Amino acid sequence: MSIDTEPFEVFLSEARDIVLIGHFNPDGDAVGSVTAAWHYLRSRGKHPHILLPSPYPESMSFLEPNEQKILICEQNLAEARRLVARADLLICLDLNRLARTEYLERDILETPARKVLIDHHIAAELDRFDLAFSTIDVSSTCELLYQILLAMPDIDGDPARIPLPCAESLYVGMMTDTNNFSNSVFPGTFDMAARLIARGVDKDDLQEKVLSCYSVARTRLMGHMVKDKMVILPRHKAAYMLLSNKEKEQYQFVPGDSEGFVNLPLAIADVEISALFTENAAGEYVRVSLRSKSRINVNRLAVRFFNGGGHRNASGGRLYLPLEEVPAYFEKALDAYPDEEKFS
Ligand SMILES: [Mn+2]
Repeated sequence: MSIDTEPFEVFLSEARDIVLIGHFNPDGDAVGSVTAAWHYLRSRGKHPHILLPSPYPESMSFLEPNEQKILICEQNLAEARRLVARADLLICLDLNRLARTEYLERDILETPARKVLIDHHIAAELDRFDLAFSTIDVSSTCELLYQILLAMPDIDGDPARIPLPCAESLYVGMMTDTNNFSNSVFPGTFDMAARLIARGVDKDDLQEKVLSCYSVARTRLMGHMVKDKMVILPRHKAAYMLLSNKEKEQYQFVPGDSEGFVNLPLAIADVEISALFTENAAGEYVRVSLRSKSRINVNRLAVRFFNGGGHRNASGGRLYLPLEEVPAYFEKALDAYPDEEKFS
């Protein structure tokens, strides 16, 4: 991949006040990419702030720089807005639409600061940025950021020049977005993994910290979902599960606990589409996660029926319906989903 980083280099060298922004409900790639960018910029003498719209999974707290706490917007929105308004360079990572920042879309649009996008989702809002690095031919934003860093003059193609904490964050984002090398993996993804491990990243340590970190209650919740909640729709080769606030409370749910649940039904031979519907804590909407086997496109399904989008085999969205009305809506959506989009 050849990347022209010259304009980015100019933006960085001219910036005095940089803010890094990830998406709502941050996953490993969001946390990994903002913290990786932070460590890289810190190595260049910058002091960026990091904003995440909502809390991130506890298992990733080791990625948070000691020197710079991540500001969670929904816990201190006034401060988040102040930082955005004051910045002269905003870098948005792992989000294709500003609405994915949940609270900051208008603030970001209104500030005269330069805006950079680094993202790997379909249909990114390129025209809202002064500079965009956007491709879907990578596993993750962290893989794209790794490619960008290699092309920066100070790194100059040598992974050994990437600061170790930056390399660890990059690895975590790639590892989590690929479900530990099981989906959206490109030749460049393995290449990145190999070079980062050669650089000194301890893959086993990161895997244990991030993927083997759950509570007993979370593992029991997973069992409950598969045994008691999974509904199979044979006609559609689909499966779905509903996760209510009552169950979250019963199983002492914390952010990140439902990570991976939506993939479980895809282990069944005759299931090609899997959906997880999660009631939002305030009961305002239902969070939708969609996954599919390789020949099925769920991005179009998410765009058309679930107010969302993302990737071909992994997408998300929202439904503004009571949880109990979701199953009927899901079946109707599957009935109405045109084959030419489903198999596109
Ligand atoms: Mn991602």
